[in-house]
Amino acid sequence: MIRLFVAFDLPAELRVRLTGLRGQVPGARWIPAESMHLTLRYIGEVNEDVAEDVHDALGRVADDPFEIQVSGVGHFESRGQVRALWAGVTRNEALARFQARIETVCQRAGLAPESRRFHPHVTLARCRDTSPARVAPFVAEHAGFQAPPFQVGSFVLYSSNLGRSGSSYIPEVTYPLGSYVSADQD
Ligand code: 3AM
Repeated sequence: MIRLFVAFDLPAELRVRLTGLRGQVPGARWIPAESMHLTLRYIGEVNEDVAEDVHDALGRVADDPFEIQVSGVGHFESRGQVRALWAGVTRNEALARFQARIETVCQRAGLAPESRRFHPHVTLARCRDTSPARVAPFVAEHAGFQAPPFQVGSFVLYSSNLGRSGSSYIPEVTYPLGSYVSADQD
């Protein structure tokens, strides 16, 4: 079995810039710059056959490159506790369409539909025992954050390995955008 997800890699300058948002937030574990990414689809643990089908399907996604701008910050919470701090993405139709296409091909490859709404973000920190009130100053301080837009020219199938000091992500396959011509596009 292998745990997989699909994401955009981020330019090194952007990742460095995002590390500049780190601050004093109790209970926050900041993500190393090299692990930062923008998840498009969490696939989860699958066997080799399913992984191969997903890979084939992703290889047929032939959209054109487009721009993304990281802006703003926020948090995810569940059961009243903050789970993650993130940087957001400026509203982006091309990204929404692209993510919907990834979702479609994943389902065609046999994966169960993702029930959660797509909320594009770059996770900055994971949190433990942190109330929303404790992250409010961080969120207020960086509400106006805006990074320069960048062009995404490829997307990546990552594997994820859970370790004691956090997850490590390995890029398994990189799929270029705008360079594949397929007869069975829809
Ligand atoms: O992009 P981020 O870091 O927010 O939270 C996990 C991470 O997202 C998410 O997949 C990305 C790579 O690990 N993830 C992990 N388990 C998940 C699950 N069961 C999940 N997303 C949805 N459902």
